[in-house]
Amino acid sequence: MTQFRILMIGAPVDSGKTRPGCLMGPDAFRSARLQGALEDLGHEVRDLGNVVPDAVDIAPRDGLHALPETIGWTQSLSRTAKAAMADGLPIFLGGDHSLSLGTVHGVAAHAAEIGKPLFVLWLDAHSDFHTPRTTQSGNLHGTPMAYLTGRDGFDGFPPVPHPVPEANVCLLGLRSVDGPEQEMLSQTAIRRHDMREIDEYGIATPIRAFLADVAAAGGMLHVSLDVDFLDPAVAPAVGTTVPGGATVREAHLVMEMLHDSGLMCSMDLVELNPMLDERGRSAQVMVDLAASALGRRVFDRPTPRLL
Ligand code: 4U7
Ligand code: MN
Ligand code: MN
Ligand code: MN
Repeated sequence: MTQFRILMIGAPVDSGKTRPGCLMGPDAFRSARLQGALEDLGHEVRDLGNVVPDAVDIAPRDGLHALPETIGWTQSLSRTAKAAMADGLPIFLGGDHSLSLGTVHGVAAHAAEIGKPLFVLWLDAHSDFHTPRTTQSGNLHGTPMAYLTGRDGFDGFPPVPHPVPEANVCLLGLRSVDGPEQEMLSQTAIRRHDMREIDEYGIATPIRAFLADVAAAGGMLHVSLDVDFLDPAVAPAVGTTVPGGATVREAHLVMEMLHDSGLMCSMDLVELNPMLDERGRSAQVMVDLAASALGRRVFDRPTPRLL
């Protein structure tokens, strides 16, 4: 099995929404023994500690929660992510999903530098495709996909010189997409798979097709895993619970197929709010999923062909 040099990078971002708690996420992942689980697979793992936001001189804006702080995080996380990409496979420990405004921005800068196309797999109940102009809640954790694909309306944020091409984005697990998001998404080539499609065709179908396209393009793949991709019954530690999410096995199958593809270059684990967890079980599910994405399996052989 390919061994990686994995960099654990804490991103205790809590500014992307009003309900506090995600700032404890990185330490919950550490306490659930993420490092040990990955070392058990033979990887070299370094915990680089937590990032801090840049201090920025930007005015707050009405209707947007903690805009200056979120811009400060975007700046510092983009820099950190770009540097980490040259050094190993970063896993960003969130923190709410607004941290991806920065991490994917930095990963995209690295991909552009080495001349490889970047693909993004967004595992989430939500499409996170609002702009600061369309958000009703004012919560910026609902905006990263719009920013990263180069939508307007992100005044004050770092410019996006390397937007992720729409056709390279796959949203998987959708079951809560607001009206303005639906409208904007319908004008893009972004691949979007809701839970109904997963029910009808199985989760392997869309992920297999996407991974084949990443491989054919010689691309690299960033994976952003929102806790609410999972059903709240198995991962209760989220502020934005939406019933009808992925099962534990569906999520593991995605991770196992990601590992087999050998395409994943970086990962976000986001939206874990330990204040809302039950005896650490959501943190544990997320750690186990990360381990599957990095090679944990039952048998040391490919799945046999049964049909
Ligand atoms: B998450 C929401 F209205 N769309 O904009 C919003 F439903 O990172 C939710 O995926 C956003 O958890 C959820 O506030 C952001 C809402
Ligand atoms: Mn999200
Ligand atoms: Mn979500
Ligand atoms: Mn959420």
